[in-house]
Amino acid sequence: MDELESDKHVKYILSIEKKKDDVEALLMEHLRINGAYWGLTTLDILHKISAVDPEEVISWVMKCYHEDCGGFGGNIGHDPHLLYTLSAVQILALFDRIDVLDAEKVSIYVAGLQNEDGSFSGDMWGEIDTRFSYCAICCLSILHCLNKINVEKAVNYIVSCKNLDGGFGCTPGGESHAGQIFCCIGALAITGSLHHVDRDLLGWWLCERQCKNGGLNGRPEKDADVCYSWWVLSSLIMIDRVHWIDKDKLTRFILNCQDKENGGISDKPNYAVDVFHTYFGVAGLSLMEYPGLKSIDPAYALPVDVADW
Ligand code: GRG
Repeated sequence: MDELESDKHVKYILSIEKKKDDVEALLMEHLRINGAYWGLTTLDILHKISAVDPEEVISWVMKCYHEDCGGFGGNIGHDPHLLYTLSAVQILALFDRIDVLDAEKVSIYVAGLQNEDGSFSGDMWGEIDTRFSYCAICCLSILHCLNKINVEKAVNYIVSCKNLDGGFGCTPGGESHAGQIFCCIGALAITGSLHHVDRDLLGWWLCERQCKNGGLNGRPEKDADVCYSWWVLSSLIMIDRVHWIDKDKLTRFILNCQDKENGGISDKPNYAVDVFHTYFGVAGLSLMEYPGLKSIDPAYALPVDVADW
């Protein structure tokens, strides 16, 4: 079997910061804080977070903060959104520097996005999605401020997005998709509400995601993609059914998506690498206890040793 090219992946991640004018950098401009979270968490899983200067990272993250409302943008001068606020809080948690935040203000921003039916909008423009329920609940839990929202309503809304196949969609009636399942199961796990889940039925749906090549897809009839190693595996771990998939075959698939020369992991074998798939590949291997990697928490998507939740 191939081996994990840890040193090359570290080099690849550190090199991204320097390349500010290529196409990838341009496409990532509006979600730079998400990219920072993916890259930094990967470095931490690989025991190399010390390769970056924490003060530099924290000072940049805080430049994305909107003091007027308490939310974070995806980059300096960009509008605030729950997706970016969670990444900001996760990065600060990674460096054990939540103290630089006005947690009260950030949690008021997050709580202000909860709707009457318990769902969450991503920002002031109102789009609703179970991704935003997860972002809000994970963020507030890290800040120890879950009491700012109506947790019961939030849970009931997520449960209303459950389908007959055991999976979850982005809104009630929405098609089951592994990414949304991670969000719903993660939010239910954090709030101690996994009793709403039919573990065998959902476990069966998630295990069906393993394709002939060993990789996982996000829904029926789709191709395997390294990112689902995270979305599917983390969900299976949270419902205690991870032993239902073939871990060796999945490990082989992920390792086969590495750029063995220049580092980085792609979505499929021989495709172009990016920081998103590098994170989900390494995080997926960590969930499968690949030797030498830090363990990552399946609900919070942070290395288990970084915070005190
Ligand atoms: C902290 C890990 C973490 C996440 C934050 C943003 C978020 C919360 C979760 C996103 C969950 C999600 C919906 C993931 C799916 C992403 C993805 C690859 C979507 C692609 O969808 P399609 O339809 O792909 O293009 P398929 O594979 O179905 O063809």
